[in-house]
Amino acid sequence: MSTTYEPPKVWEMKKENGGAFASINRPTAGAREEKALPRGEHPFQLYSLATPNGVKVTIMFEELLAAGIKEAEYDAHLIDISKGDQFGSGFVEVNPNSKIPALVDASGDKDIRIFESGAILVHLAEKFNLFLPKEPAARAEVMSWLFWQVGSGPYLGGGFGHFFAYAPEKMEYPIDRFTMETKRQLDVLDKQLANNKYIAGSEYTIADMAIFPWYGALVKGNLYNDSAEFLAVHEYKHLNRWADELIQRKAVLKGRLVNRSFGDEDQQLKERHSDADFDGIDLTYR
Ligand SMILES: N[C@@H](CCC(=O)N[C@@H](CS)C(=O)NCC(=O)O)C(=O)O
Repeated sequence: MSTTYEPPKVWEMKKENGGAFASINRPTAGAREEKALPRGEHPFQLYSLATPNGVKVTIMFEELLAAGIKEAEYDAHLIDISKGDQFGSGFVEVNPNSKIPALVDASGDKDIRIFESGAILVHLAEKFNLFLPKEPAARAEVMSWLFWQVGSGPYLGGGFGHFFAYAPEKMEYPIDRFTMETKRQLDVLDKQLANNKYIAGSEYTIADMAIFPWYGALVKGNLYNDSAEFLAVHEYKHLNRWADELIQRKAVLKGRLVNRSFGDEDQQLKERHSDADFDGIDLTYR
């Protein structure tokens, strides 16, 4: 593959572009096969995978349960995106965008579907009145950082992570462009955390839960191979301080392992249906 490219008048899909995950990508939406979703007995049915976007939600569930909210019990079903589970008809009914995480709130008379990790966090925070303050200024700060993450994350994941770790060859232009932006984002967070204990101020909120699985994992060296050294993440000392504090929280340690089907065997909780499922799982952050 050459790094110079003359686009044709009209783009057409080639069979394979060689990148990781290329085999599941198509330029069309919608179900590719009839496949019903499994259903457990709890009020919440989560369909997910322990990628950073999935982990935002499982941290939230574990935090709600740790706070004593029994009504937040959930079944977490594994969606293997490398096998195309996200294109099954049942999943597409819950998320027409075919991406994890997707949630069914079955706690009321009628099921409510929620997709987009940010929307799921807000739904749960509002429902249980936790991790999202009501006071207008404090709420606006949390929402601003939450939407900051949802808008900024794709430059880190789809931009930097893709070209640094997944593209079929290393290309200077995109790696340079997205590294610049990723480091700028890390600096935004570092400056915010220089003056605040948590992302949105003195309280731990859904903004922390959204940002930790991406930027916390990045500075802890848990995202995109050897990117920590490349990005000199040790330079962001306030961000490191915050990430180190968050990994002291049991709910964070638990949430990051739910729906995990990769990595060390003793840290994989593929499906979660009760707290007892964590028996035998090593929660150590590594
Ligand atoms: N903006 C979405 C992004 C979700 C997303 O990109 N999910 C990825 C995994 S991290 C996915 O399901 N990819 C499958 C695919 O693209 O087919 C959110 O925050 O929920």
